[in-house]
Amino acid sequence: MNGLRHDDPELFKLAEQEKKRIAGTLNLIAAENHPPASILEVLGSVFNEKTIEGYPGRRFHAGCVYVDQVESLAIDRAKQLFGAEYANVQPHSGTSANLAVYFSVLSRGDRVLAMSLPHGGHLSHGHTASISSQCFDFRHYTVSRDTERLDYDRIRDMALAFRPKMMVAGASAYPRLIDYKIMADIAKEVSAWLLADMAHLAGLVAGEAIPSPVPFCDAVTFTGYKTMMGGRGGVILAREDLGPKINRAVFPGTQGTSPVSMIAAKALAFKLAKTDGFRRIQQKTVETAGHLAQCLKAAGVCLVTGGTDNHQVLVDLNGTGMTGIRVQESLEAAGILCNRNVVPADTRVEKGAGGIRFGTAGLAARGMGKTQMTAIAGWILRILAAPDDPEGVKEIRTEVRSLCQQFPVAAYGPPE
Ligand code: DSN
Repeated sequence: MNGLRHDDPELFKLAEQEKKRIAGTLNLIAAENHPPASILEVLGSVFNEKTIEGYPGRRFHAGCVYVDQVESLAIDRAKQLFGAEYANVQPHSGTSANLAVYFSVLSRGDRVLAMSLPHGGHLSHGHTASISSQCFDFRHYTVSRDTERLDYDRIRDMALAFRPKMMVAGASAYPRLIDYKIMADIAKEVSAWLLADMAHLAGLVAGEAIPSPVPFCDAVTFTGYKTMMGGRGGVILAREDLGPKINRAVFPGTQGTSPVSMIAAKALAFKLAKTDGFRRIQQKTVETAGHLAQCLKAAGVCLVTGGTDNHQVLVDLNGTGMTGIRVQESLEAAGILCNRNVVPADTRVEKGAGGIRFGTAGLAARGMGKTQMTAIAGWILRILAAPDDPEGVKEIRTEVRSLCQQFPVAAYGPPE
C-alpha cells in the first residue's frame, strides 16, 4: 500500500495496526472470516472505477465491455456453485438482498412470517428497528422453550392462522440446521413465497458441509464475507421466473450503482469455493465448532440447544451472574474475539445481553483444528471462571499470541 502510505500516513498506520490486530488475535466472531489475499487484491482493484447501472448488456453508461464480463462470470459461477436457476450479484449487503426479495413479490403491508430476533433471526427479518417492519406486516416465530430448536408444528400453526404472503427461513444466531423441506411444505400449504437467508451458512453449503436450502426455496440470500470467505456484499439466488422481478427490485428498486470490485470479489470467491481446500476448511469449521461445544458443555457451560450443527456455538450466561458484554470484553483482553448475543428467554437484554456467540470459520481458515480448539476452549473456560482476573487474562494473551504465530492469517502473515 505504498500509495496510501504516501497520500495518507495516518490512514496507512491504522491499516497496519488493523492488520497486526487481526494477525495477533483469534477471531471467533461468527459473522467474520479471513479472506485470501487475492480477494483483498480484487476489492482494491481497477474494477472500483466503473459506474454501472442496469445489467450486463443493458447498461446506462459506456465502457462496460469488461465489467459486463465480470458480472456475468459472478452470476454464472454463483448459479453453478449453488445449483440455482438465477443469481443477482449486485446487492450491497445481506440486508439489501433481503429487502430486494421482499419488494420483488410483496406489496406494502403484505404479511411475512420470520424468525424472532432474540431467538436467532436477523434485523432485516422485520425487527422494529429495521425499515422492513415499516413496509411489511411481520409476525415472528420463536424456538421451542424446551429444546430451543425450531418447532415446525408451531410454525405451521402460526402460518395457518396468519396466512403470510412470504415466509423467511434463516437466522444469524441459531446453531442448528434448518429443515428447509418442512419450511417449504408449510409455505406451500399457505401459498407463501419461501425465502431462505443463509448469510451465515453460504460457505458451509458451498463446501457441502451442511444441506442446501436452494432446492426448496423460491429465493435464497447470502453474504460473501462470513463462512463464504470472500468480500463484502450480498447475493440473491432464485427460481428463474422470479429473475426479472428481483432484478428490478435490486436496480433500480432499492439500489443504484453496485461496486464492480465487490462483484469481482464475489466471482473470485465462487471460484475458490470449488477447490478441495475450501471444502476442507468448511468441514473443519463444523468439526471445530462441534468440538468447542463439547469442551464447553463437558465443563458445565450452558449452550443454547445444547450443542451445534454448524459454525456457531451460543453460550447462555443467564443464571451465571455474568453478562455477555463482560465476558466479551474479558475475552477480547485475552485476544479472543467473539460477540455478545441475545439468547432465547434472555433476561439481560438491556444489561449487555445474556449470551455470547462463537463462530469457528476464522480459526478453520487459519488451519486450526480440534487440537487448537481444545486449548482455546480451555482459555475460554478460564475467562468464564474468572473474567476479572488480570493475571489470568495476561497469561492467556501470551498463549494466544503464540498460537497466532503458529497459524498465521494467510493474507497478513504471522504477527510480529
Ligand atoms: N448479521 C450480523 C451478525 O450475524 O453478526 C452481521 O453480519
